[in-house]
Amino acid sequence: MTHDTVQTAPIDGQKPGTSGLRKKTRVFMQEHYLENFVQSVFEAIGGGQGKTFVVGGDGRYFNAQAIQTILKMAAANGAAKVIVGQDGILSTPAASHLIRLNKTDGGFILSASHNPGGIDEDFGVKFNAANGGPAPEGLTGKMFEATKTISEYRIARFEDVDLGSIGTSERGGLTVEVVDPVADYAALMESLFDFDAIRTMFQSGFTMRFDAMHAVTGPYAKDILEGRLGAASGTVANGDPSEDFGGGHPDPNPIWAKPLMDLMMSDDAPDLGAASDGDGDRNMIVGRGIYVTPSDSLALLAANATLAPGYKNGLAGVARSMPTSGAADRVAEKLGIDCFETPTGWKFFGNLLDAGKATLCGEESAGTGSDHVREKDGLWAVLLWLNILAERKQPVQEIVEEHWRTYGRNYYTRHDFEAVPVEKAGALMDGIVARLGDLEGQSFAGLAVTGADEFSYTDPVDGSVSTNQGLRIWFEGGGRAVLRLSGTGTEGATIRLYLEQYRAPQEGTTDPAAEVLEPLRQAVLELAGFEKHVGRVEPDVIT
Ligand code: G16
Repeated sequence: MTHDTVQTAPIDGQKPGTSGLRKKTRVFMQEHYLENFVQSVFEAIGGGQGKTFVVGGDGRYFNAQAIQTILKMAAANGAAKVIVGQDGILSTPAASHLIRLNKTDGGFILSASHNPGGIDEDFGVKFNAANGGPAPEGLTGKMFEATKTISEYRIARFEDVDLGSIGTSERGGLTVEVVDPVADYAALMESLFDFDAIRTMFQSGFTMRFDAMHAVTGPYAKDILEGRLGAASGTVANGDPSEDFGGGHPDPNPIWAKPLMDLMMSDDAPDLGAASDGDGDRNMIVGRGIYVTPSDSLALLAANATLAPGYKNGLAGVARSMPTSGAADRVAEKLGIDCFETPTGWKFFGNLLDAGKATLCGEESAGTGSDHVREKDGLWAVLLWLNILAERKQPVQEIVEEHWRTYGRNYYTRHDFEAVPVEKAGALMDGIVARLGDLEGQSFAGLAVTGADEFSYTDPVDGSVSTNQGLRIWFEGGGRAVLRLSGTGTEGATIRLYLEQYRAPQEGTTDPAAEVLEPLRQAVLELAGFEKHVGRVEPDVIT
């Protein structure tokens, strides 16, 4: 077996973002591009010698080819074994579980998550560490440094491995084990939730639509929902993963999962609607006639988690990303547990989960998860909802409105301004940063600012500090606006504007969110100067 050492040179811009390295697929397909990054990962983790890894992805265009390259590079870097999902398929949470279950040294997850797939769309590579979670900032920093000095990479020359058949083979000193992508994950879900109670609920006529959006969750959802739980056949829609997600945008939110939203708001709505994204870590929950925001979903799951066997002993704590609404904080306060506020990016939850400080975590970007893996987990969130519904025997809408009547409601929305020229987005953000100290007391569109800062985070476990994690502005009357630049886009800059307004139970919790948030929106548009810097005040996507 020959192992080649290939001469290369650094390629600009290989800095991992919020969740690994994401670029246009054609960028990844350029000569040496993927190889440079993968070799840099091996350098950052101290080499591959004798190590075991998990490799898999969401099945998007270039997935299979990239896996073959990684296998060959793992062999040439001296790795002992790689565990791969059959046909190269592994959802992100299933990959995280396999890393933990098999005590491997980490894993490569190939996905650009909710971004569209195809030769002209997006691709991505993420390395997860031995705890099953996304590489923390210290490690991604080392990867980036390595990409700046790389001069060669190692790759074995052997025939492509057959990923279609389950089993173990040997290549260039590397053991390749192709595994069923669903089996271990499904067993984990069965250990956390009361499958009997959920099955009984389906038997008594409970109906559901799960939109897999032509992405990786299809096989998992069919096996678990229709197979093990007895949901009617056809419950899982768009359940076959495709290289370009059926030409769609596999992002489970009211915009991109519109057919599901329309169904749920119609007279034919089933009891529960749910969707998951490209790589299966995000989720959307919709009841008949009511969309549950991800921030509210986290709060509701935290308040009701003990109804599921896996969480019956209570929660150690909860954690949410900074832009996520404070709804979960109110639940934590009532439960007498800690609520941590972290920067955007699941990697920031890893230490809290490892240290047993948090049990549930969630983000406004449709991510919810727990300490069962070290990633957010779309299907897990749906199953926890199902378990709660099976126990409470009430419609989703009733449960949500009851929650608001108890805790009050954090009205919430996110506005995304996409593909903004990088300099313009930078100028808008810098313009606010320059005035941060003077904003307090000033009024914009009639609303007075009561405080403003730039969020930085000190990890309570290892003391590491992450700065420049978004701008927070508080207004009179309890409103909060957050502005930050996305770390997952592949074209220009995306400005995210998050608006939140708390109302106590007696102040009204069932008003239209857009109406409640309008004064706040006007104030922040004026304060930030959207018209001046970006030339528009209307976003591309509102969720
Ligand atoms: C990733 C991260 C999430 C983050 C999201 C949005 O999700 O894992 O933690 O909330 O990106 O990040 P940004 O606002 O920087 O675009 P995913 O599902 O894309 O891996």
